[in-house]
Amino acid sequence: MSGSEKFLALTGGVGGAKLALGLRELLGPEQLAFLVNTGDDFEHLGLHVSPDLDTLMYALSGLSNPDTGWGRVDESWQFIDTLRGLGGDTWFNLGDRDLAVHVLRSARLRAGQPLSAVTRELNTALGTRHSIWPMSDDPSPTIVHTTGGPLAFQHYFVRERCTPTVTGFEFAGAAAARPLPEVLAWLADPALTGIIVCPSNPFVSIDPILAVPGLREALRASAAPVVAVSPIVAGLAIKGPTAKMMAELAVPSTAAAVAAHYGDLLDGFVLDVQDSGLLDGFRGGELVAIAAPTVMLTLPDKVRLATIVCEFARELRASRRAAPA
Ligand code: FO1
Repeated sequence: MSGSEKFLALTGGVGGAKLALGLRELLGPEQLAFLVNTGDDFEHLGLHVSPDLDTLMYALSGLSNPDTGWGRVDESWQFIDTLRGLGGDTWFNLGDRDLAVHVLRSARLRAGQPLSAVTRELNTALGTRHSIWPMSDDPSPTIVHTTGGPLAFQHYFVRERCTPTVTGFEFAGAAAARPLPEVLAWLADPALTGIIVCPSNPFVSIDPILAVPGLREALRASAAPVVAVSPIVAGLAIKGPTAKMMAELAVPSTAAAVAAHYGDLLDGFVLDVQDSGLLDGFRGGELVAIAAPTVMLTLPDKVRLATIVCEFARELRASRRAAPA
């Protein structure tokens, strides 16, 4: 891997963190940074919880809970059990060890520190060396519109277990959210080789990032190609409610529909080998698509997919350089 290469990976929660782990095995902290959805963030029991930032932090620091993908390994639940006994709100499971992160983050934010600085402090303390950047230091919470009315994201996702029928999404506050200067600088670097959209939920993990004014434009204007990995395999979501949302929004739950959703953001698209039949639909178009094994069960699966995605980005980058201006 060339030392002058640089990649940026856009990611949400558990699905994205799998590819992030594979990328981290290949690329050092000077070569790889992460841009993370904070639309899932919310205030709960007086604490600021940043689920996607924490899922990635725990994954990269080797501390993630292997059973859930979110939260910490070797967790205990005395706090939430005690809270239950007191009649408190316990639909969102905060583990005892995890709680320390939310308490520290909340205190720092209350003292006026930006989320990006607190994120850096937490990641450094846990030994994560790669930059993990929130999409903005400004709040932009995702609202899920359902046939039963609007729901704050975690109320839809955890409290209601994604049961309500989705009619649309809103990124409240996005218009006033600003991207981090370090993200814009990373994107403007002529050495940027590839921008990777991890196999996260397009609607509630990646779209909130793209809704931050200036980010989509900066991604498009970058010297690097944007390559997305499909979170839909054989019509099903590997993790979470993506396929259910697509069905409710009357979009076919296919990898091709994911590519269409991202539209002109993408230069390259990776769909699963099980969906190779869809490749014909991309031939002759602007978007270059390839098939690869995208189901990641083990670390070698993650590294294999990361290797394929990086190589694909390099090829697209090289052909872009070769093309007449
Ligand atoms: N997801 C759940 O399905 N149930 C939970 O009780 C839950 C608690 C939780 C606590 C801390 C944290 O960082 C994440 C947590 N998640 C939980 C995951 C989470 O809210 C979602 O996976 C994401 O927001 C979607 O990416």
